[in-house]
Amino acid sequence: MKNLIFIIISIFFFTKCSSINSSIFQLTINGSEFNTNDTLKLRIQSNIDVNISETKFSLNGSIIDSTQLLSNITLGKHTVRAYFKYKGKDVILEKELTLYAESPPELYSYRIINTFPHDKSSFTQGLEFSDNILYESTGLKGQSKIRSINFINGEILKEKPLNENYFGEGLTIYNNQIYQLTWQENIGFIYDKDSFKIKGSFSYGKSKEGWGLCNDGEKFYKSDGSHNIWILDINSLNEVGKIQIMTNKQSINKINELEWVNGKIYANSYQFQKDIVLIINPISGMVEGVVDFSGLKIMLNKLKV
Ligand SMILES: [Ca+2]
Repeated sequence: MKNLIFIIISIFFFTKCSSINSSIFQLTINGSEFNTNDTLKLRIQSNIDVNISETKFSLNGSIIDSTQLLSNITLGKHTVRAYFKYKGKDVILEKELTLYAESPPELYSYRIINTFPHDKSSFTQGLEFSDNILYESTGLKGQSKIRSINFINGEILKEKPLNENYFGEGLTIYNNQIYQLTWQENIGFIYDKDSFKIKGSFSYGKSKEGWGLCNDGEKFYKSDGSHNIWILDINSLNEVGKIQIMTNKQSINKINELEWVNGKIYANSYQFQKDIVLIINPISGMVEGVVDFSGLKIMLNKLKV
């Protein structure tokens, strides 16, 4: 009985303490949505005259000043926390903010400089060019496979099916190995690039699904159908970080297959139901450009390519 009373008193005390803190103190921010050229201003406000000490602020766990320029912060949703002492006790307050890009993406169209045949029955989910050969991962359960193709004439050089339980997704090549994601099966496969022999597999961490994959020779980048691109250690394939894909107005979801091109990530997205490719800054997550391929599909159908 004594224990029960103690627990009840503890709960009451704890609840009371929390409510005192939240009613006495407030973390105030000069907005909830920012651009990278804005300055964040943080303050702890109180409705009575109280003494607090050892005040600190953090953004995603890193200590920041109460007045902080946002130009070097990655884009997306972030948590801001205030830590201080009140009557000898530690108090933590937190709020969320969203950081958008400073400027809208550049808009690009396209010019066709050459055409090559491609198997229409291929449900292409992943691809990469290496040593003048196209490596392709295709989807759909029971039809998924990896292929190497002479893209000049469309000749299939080598092909290996996946077990019918797997839906093939993004593909990248590193260190003479092919890395292939599966969609919802929480597994990726590693193949020898020349023989297609399976050399290993890896499972996903916090990322939800397998969508797109590329690498810059130092890290892998993996999309999962959300607005996140996950950064994977090149050796262990563990998820070690992420970027959030943002324009100056919104987050971009359904980021699909990824390619590494001249220091940027190129990705198609299903969000807008349009044939577009995004050009993404791999550090900040900013959508720097959008290539609109509208009309390409109609033109190809007319040509019966
Ligand atoms: Ca790729």
